[in-house]
Order: sequence, then structure tokens, then C-alpha cells
Amino acid sequence: MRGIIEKLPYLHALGIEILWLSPIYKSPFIDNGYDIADYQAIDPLFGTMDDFDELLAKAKTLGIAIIMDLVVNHCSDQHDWFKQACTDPNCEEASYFYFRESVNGHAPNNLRANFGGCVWDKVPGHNNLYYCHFFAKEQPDLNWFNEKLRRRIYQMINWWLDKGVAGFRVDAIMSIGKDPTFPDFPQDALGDGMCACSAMNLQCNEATNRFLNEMQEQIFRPRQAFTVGEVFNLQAENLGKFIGDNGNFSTIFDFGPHEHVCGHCAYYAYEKLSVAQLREEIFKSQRAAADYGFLAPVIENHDEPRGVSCYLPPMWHNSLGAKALGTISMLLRGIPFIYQGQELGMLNTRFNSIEEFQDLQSKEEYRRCLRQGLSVSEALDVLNAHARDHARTPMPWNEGPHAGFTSGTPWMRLQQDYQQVNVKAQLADADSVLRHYQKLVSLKKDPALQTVLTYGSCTELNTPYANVIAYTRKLAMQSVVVAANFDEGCATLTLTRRGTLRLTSGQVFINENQLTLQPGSSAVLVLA
Ligand code: TEU
Repeated sequence: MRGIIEKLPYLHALGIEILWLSPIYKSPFIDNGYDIADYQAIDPLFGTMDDFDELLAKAKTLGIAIIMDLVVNHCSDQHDWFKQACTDPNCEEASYFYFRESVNGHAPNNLRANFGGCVWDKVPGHNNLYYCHFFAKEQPDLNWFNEKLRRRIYQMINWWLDKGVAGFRVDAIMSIGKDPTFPDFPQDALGDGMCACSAMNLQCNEATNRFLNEMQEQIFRPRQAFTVGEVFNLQAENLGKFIGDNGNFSTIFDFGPHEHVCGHCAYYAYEKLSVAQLREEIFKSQRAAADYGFLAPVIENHDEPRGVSCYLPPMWHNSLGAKALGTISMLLRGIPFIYQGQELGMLNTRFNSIEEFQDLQSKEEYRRCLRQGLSVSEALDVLNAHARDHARTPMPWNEGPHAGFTSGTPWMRLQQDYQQVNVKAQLADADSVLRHYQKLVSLKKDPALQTVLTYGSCTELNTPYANVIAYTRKLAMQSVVVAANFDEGCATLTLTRRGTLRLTSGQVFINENQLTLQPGSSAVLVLA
């Protein structure tokens, strides 16, 4: 946290107004802090509560609000509630969890946890009793059907709001919808007799929405908290329950492209999207949200590989591609999020062996690859494309030891390009990805464009090019065209009228109402 305090001016210069912190609570770190042992304590690994208060106060002076990660589908098996529940399965705390007796000597049902294995494990010391965990076995799921539990969660949320945090990024929240009878499900494509636990969540959206509605009406709305939900697999017609005036969140992440990549049973079956497919996903989300409210566009986060590596063809795995993709993402209708290092155009890391990965999901996916018959090197290729660890390497501040992140020993290796791709180098280069992101944010906040870029409609601009992504933001008489060319050749777009270029990356030309984009370039143009 001292590091974040030190870098607040950097974030301020980037232009951001909200800072989302991944979990910094007390944790045994089985899942990078998403296993919380005490919701109201800072883990000493990050600093103290005093540091946190200082961070909050200093951020405020720079106009930066802080949002915390709210991880309430599950806690850690080291949380007091779970420890008490294990000691006495009849105590109140035990009812905060899903404890079930075995069925015919087996686990209650055949759901597979998100990180592999069965969602059921035995309650320590109780041979016939199981607890449910949709993630790791060290992350017991909380029973949202229990009103006392919900009250305790709401108290905790209020405590953070009282402290002055602006709101929350709400983790894995669709997982709280469960069928408390825990029936068996038909086995899925992994062929191990089990079924991904998300199948149950999909059937229980009604319960989820009931809980979310209560939390919104009783806590978030009266407190005017800003919330961004981690919500997957929504039907377009249900969006109004999540965003907009009647939604249960301020916004939710737009995971359209991500869901397309990972809509399969295991990393080894994931798809590589074409630019055309990426475009299709982007505008599908934009069309769906138009009538309701704001989505939060993202190209990467701590659960995903780097967006440039994931979504662009290899020829654009460079600063040109990063700037063009950033342009498209940042000016969509919505509340864009930048994930640390995205603003530098960071690419995936080349991991050389399974030992270099930290994430428990990477380890499980590696086992799945091997079980599927892939060789060690093929399995590594799969992880090198999809692992969450790509987003979890230390932030590169300079070309020095440990990229200037620490004088100690970081938790994992650096991304291999850090001597060129780091904050210091990019601040010194007027043409860097970082400088481009700064310009994008300031363009979005430009008083002359702020209204159209916030409230204006977003309509896909059809072009004859498979690898061009372009759209118009429009409000009343104002139109802004945003375009990026990921093709090998030039692309010329014919616009309805002449315009003025406001921001470009790469080589762009205008001639009357013709906009020509060289390969890898992007443009933002205000129509006359
Ligand atoms: O992720 C929720 C989730 O569903 C993940 O399984 C996600 O789909 C997957 O990691 C994508 O590869 C949240 C957090 O963002 C993640 O870091 C945590 O591991 C998870 O919850 C459990 O708390």
C-alpha cells in the first residue's frame, strides 16, 4: 500500500478517477487473496489499516475514489465463521455455510468446482458431513439463503462505506445462486462424470437477483455506492436487472469477448478469436446495453491473459496494436476500466515451465491438458495462451532490478520485455502506449466531447474490411468516429461528412470525407 500511495500521482496523470483494489484483506493467499480470513483487516503483506486510511485520504485529494473487492460468495477456511462451524456444526456460524450429509456414502452431488475437483469436501473432523465450495477447497461457500449471514455481510459493507470507500467490485456474484437441494447434473464435455458448478448458477438467477436486489435497495443505493459486478453469461433481455435505473449494480464488466474465448470446458479447448469475432462481440454488448445503462468495457483483468496477446493477430502484438485496441476499448459507450500494465501495452509472459506459474487455476488446467493427452510442451503452450498469471507479474516501473517494483523478492517473475516496456521509458517517449492512454482519457474528459462520449449512442460503422473495427458515437448534432485498422493493408472509410482528427495512433490521413488508416493505426475524428 505504501507503493500505491507513492504512485498515486502516476494514476492521477493517467487521468483515472476510480481505483479498484483487488483483495487486500487478511488471507492465507490460496487464491491470491480471494480467500478472505477477515473482511475487516488488511493483510500485513500489504501494510496496515493506517496505510489504507492514508491511501484513501491522499487519493481523495487527487479526485480518485477507491473501490474494494467484495468477495462474498465464499470466504477462507481460515475465517472465524468457518473455524467455529467446523468445531460445532450445530452453531449459528455453521448455518452460514452449506453443510450437507453424505448421500449413499458419497458427496451430495456431482458438481465440479471452478478450480477442479468436486465442490464438496468433508468438514474436518466430521466424516459424514460435507461443505460446499464452488472454487478451491479452502474457499467455503457462504449460504446466502441465511438472513443472519446476509445481515453480517451488509454490516461489513457499511463499515467500509463509513470509512469512505466509494464502493465495490463485486466478485463472482452469480455464484451465490444455488439450489439448496443440490441435485445431480448431467455430466458435461470434460467427461469425468461431473458437471461445472456454473450450470447450477445459471438455473438459479432468480435467487441471485433476489439477494442482489436486497443488497442494492438496503445498502448500495441509499449509500450511493458505486458498484461494478463480475457477472458472466447474461441473457441480453436480463440486462435491465443488472444495470441502469432498475439494475442492481452501477455497472457490470463487459465480458463478451472473454466469454467467447472461454466458453469451453478447459483451456485446451479455448478459441482464438478473429478480429471479426472480437468486433461482433463488442457490438453485441453495445447493442444489448444501449436501452439499459452502462457496461464497463475491459480488454483484460487479473483473471485473463493480456488483451493485446489474446485478441489481436500476432503481427499486432506491439505498441501499434496496443494503442489501436486501447482506442477502441476506451471510447465505447460505458465506463472503461484499465487493468494495471494495459496502459503500457504489456504482452503475455513466456513461461518456461509449470514451476513458473503461481495460480492454482493454471495448475489445474495443466493437469487437464496432460489428462487430455497433450505433451508437456503443448500443455505449456496452452497456459502461455490462457493463464491468469500473465496479468499477475509485477508492474514494470523501470528497467532496473525487479523492474523497480521492489528491492525484495517479488512473488513471481517479470514479463520478459520489462527493460523496454516500463513506465519510465514510456513517460520519456511522446509516442508510447502510455502517452496514448493518457490522451485517450483526457479526450474522454474534454469538456467539448465529454457529453457525447459519455451519453452518445454507439453504432457500429460497417466497412468492407474484415479486420477493421469502427463506430460512431452520436448525440444530437455531434458525431465522433472511432476506428482502428488491424489489417495487413490500408483501409479507407467513407464518412458521411468531413471531420477533424482529434487523436491518432500510427499513420492516418483524411481527404475530404475519406479516412485512410495505415495498417495498425487508429483515429478519433469529430465530424463537422
Ligand atoms: O472470478 C470468478 C470466476 O468465475 C473465475 O473462475 C473466472 O471465471 C476465471 O478465473 C477466469 O479464468 C473471481 C475472481 O476474479 C478470481 O480472481 C477468483 O479466483 C474467483 O472469483 C474466486 O474468488
